[in-house]
Amino acid sequence: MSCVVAQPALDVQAIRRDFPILSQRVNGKPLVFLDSAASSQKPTAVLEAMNHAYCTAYANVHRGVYALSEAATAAYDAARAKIAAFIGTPEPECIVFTRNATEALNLLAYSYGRAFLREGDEIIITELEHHANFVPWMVLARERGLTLKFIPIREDGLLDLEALDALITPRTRLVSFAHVSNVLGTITDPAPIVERAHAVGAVVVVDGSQSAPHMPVDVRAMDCDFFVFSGHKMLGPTGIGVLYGKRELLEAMPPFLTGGDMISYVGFDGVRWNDVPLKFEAGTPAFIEAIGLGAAVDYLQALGMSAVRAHEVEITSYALECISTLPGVRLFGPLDPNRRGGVVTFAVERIHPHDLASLLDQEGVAIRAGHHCAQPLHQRLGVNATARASFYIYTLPTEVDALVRAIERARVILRRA
Ligand code: C6P
Repeated sequence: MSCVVAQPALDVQAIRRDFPILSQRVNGKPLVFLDSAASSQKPTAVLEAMNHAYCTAYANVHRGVYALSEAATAAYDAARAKIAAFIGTPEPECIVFTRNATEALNLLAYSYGRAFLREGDEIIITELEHHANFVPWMVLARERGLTLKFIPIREDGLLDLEALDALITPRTRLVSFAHVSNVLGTITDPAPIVERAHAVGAVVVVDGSQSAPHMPVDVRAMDCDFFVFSGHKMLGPTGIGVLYGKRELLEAMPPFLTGGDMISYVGFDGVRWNDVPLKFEAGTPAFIEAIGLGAAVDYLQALGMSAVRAHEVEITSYALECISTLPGVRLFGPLDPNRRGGVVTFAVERIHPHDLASLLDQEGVAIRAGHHCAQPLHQRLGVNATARASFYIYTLPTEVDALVRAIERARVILRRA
């Protein structure tokens, strides 16, 4: 089998030259990195942007009235504006920097959840959520006497949105769901959920951890109330994530963490919070990482997010086609590549995913094995663990071939052929 596309969406060979790590060998074999859903690799442009900031404009932001601090602050603000534009909001003030998507979701549960949700209110999430969009709501629900409900998944891996009418009630205050599942790849159209949630006055949180890196996102068109994602899955560094929120909601919310930078006045008589977004950014922020994320956004925008998505559809289609021909392999998630992101999760009959991943590693192929921080989903699927290959802008069809060869070899070694 071979992947022949008339006009590929991306020049992957040229892109790979920007990622020095990809040219190394692992266990004597060329590295085949198929774990970008966990964290992506970084192009030199991002590393150089951070290095440049450290070498030329490093000083704490929002504090100094000297040139270096002002330069650092300007670079930090410019990164915020780029990220705002990247997800379709003209208001950089609606972008709150967090450590990652997990922190952004916890911020919402602590701040919005504890200020605005009352006993008997309902939160709706889905059966396919990552723990980051599950545990904070479960903890909040238990603490405040809220009801937590789940939109079920269908056999084909899509969400059963017909169940929404029965789930959403006038007591529903918040609906939160993954735009793209990190296990099934399922893409969920936010429109019907946003419409029904808003009809009862509930707010909508979209976990964009697996969508923002891979496809065009427009939070205004989506009309979601909050949107979260992590920088490290989209070519950026670790330690920087984003919470987008509608301005009036962010303004009404109490702070999550308190301390320096998030106040406009502190005296023995009390405190006044700073304006958004600084109200939510207590302490010295990860501004170098924000600058790195700004450079990542520049890199992705130069490729074009539609082209990024088109490449993902090409490579995912090819992987689904190849893996589905292997005997004893069960594929999870929708089979239509237009309805899924760039993750292919599978199980090989009578081989534990961890054993499989170790044997693949011997061939230089890096995949993730386990429950991928989605244990409830795995319970729902009736398996303890799965294997997952995930793709990005630098993934070549020949790497999918290497994956398939390595799975076949693993089956032979474990005498299950
Ligand atoms: N999923 C994966 O291998 P953090 O860890 O905060 O950057 O991202 C959390 C998160 C939230 N939602 C979704 C849909 C995610 O996929 C993730 C991270 C990685 O699938 C690491 S567990």
